Amino acid sequence: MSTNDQNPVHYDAVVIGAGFAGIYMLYKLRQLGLTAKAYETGDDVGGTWYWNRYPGARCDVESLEYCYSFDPELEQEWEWTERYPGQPEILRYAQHVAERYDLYRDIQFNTKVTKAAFDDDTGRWHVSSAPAVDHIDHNHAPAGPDADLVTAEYLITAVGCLSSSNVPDVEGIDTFEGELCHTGRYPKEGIDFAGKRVGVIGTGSSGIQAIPVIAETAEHLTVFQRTPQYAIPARNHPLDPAEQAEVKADYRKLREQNKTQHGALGARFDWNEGSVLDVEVEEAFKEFDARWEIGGFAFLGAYSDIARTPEANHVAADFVKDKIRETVTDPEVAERLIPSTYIGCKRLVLDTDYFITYNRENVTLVDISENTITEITPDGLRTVDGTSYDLDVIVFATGYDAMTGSLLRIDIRGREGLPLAEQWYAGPRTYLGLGVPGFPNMFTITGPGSPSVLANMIVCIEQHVDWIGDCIDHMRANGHRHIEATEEATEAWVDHVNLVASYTLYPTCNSWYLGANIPGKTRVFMPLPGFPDYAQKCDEVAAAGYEGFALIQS
Ligand code: N01
Repeated sequence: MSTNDQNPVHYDAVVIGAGFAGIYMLYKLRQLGLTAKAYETGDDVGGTWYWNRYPGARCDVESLEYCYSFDPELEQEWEWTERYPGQPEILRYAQHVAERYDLYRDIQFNTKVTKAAFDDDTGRWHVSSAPAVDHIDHNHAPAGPDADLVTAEYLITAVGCLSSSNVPDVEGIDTFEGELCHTGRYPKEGIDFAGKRVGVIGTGSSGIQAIPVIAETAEHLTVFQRTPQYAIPARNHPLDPAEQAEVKADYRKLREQNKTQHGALGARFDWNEGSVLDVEVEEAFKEFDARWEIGGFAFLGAYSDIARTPEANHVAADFVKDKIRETVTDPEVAERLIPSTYIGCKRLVLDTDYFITYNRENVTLVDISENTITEITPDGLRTVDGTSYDLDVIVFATGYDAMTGSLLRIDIRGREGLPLAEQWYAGPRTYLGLGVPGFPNMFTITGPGSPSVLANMIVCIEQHVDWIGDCIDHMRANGHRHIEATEEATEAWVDHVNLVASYTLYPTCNSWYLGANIPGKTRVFMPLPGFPDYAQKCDEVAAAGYEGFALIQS
């Protein structure tokens, strides 16, 4: 439907984003009998799994846990093919969900929401959008003459935590004559690496997944590493139909278990409550070895204090360092790959054949921690020491302006025109990661201050969408027009998030959890560790009449 400034279309709710959060929110709003419209920059649903088409892209949460639980029929009918789902399969799943519940008709694709402003007079949100442009970073698409305007009672952001690509501002980037891409905005048509000299910049989850696959076909692959990372084998494999049937026979049990686990995942492996410091190192290494063979985050469940106590962390880290040294044949290269941070302090990576890839003749590792990239040239790139690297393709696996980037790239304004960027000038401030003071009727799905990226995203999404749905239902049943997080509750919540994070080792390294990967970004720990406690708190807030929120009668 076409709209314009003079005659905007009115909806009950506007949802920004049609990834897993956006499509489930749309479904929920329909169930409540509300009119809703979702806007999506891509040309299909899937969000992160629409954009991340890089070679090797795969989820690090097991398929049987990384899927919606809201409809038992859906979970029974969908058959996963591998232990960890690959990007194409997750995208097909998102498309299946959107088709199954007839959601496509309420999503406007190829459209970037540019501005959302709360109108103090009407009490409604005015939302402007424009055609999305620019493959590599269309988040900067300005509101042009084609801007569309609609209004809504509720503004619900479902923009994803890791969706604003971070492409470093390197001199000469526009002069490169080869092919250049970012893993999070990977071209739909793919890239043929055969016979090409390829450079991958970045060794986080995306780089570590892409590097072994690119190395298989590239003539030569040069990996530019700023910080070495710990990686644990994923041990992906085809999913045994009998195993899948067994889970499906009592899916509720797995779902309920997930809801009580620390990261809302890992229902199928043991979380040991003991301390690694209570056992001999040999015994600990035996346990780590067993979990190394199982693969995945089971490794972190070996002992309960790995993420909290430096001494405990060292034991686990030493085990992985030994594995790197055993795997990489050139000792000098192995040392360059050994991290000096606490394990798990940056997001732990699950890999397939990552370290062994450095034994290939056609792979070179370049340490750019000090010898930084100074310039991208028409033929490749140059580092501080003056070395030039001739490249046909440059892949930026340089991550995201996480958690706040996609929200702040939209001009969001609350009461009296208050820009969100101003409200968050010293870092994101939310209550429960769901509401922001000064921004009535705005809900931020998996917003900063909620567990989100520190837990199974699908579980977190469902928990938020269900909570928001119940809240809107409550408001309508009780004649409340607006809901808004109070300053006091927000202040206390931000303190709570910082306190909980301070009990862990997370704040000790320069991770995207802290915004440390983005030059100039305020260093604040953004997600909240601790899923089950958080979900319980949200339930308590609702049961207490949405304590910490101001509810305003119509
Ligand atoms: O991004 P990252 P990612 N010059 O930020 C380096 C999820 N995810 O896309 O560590 C040179 O982790 C940067 O170096 P440093 C998952 O939650 C999940 O890989 O900042 N290098 C780092 O090595 C993950 O954590 C899955 O010093 C620069 C890399 O680029 C999150 O997404 C798969 C640089 C970025 O690593 C993000 O992962 C993929 C610069 N200017 C992603 N800037 C799965 O489910 C940054 N780097 C498996």
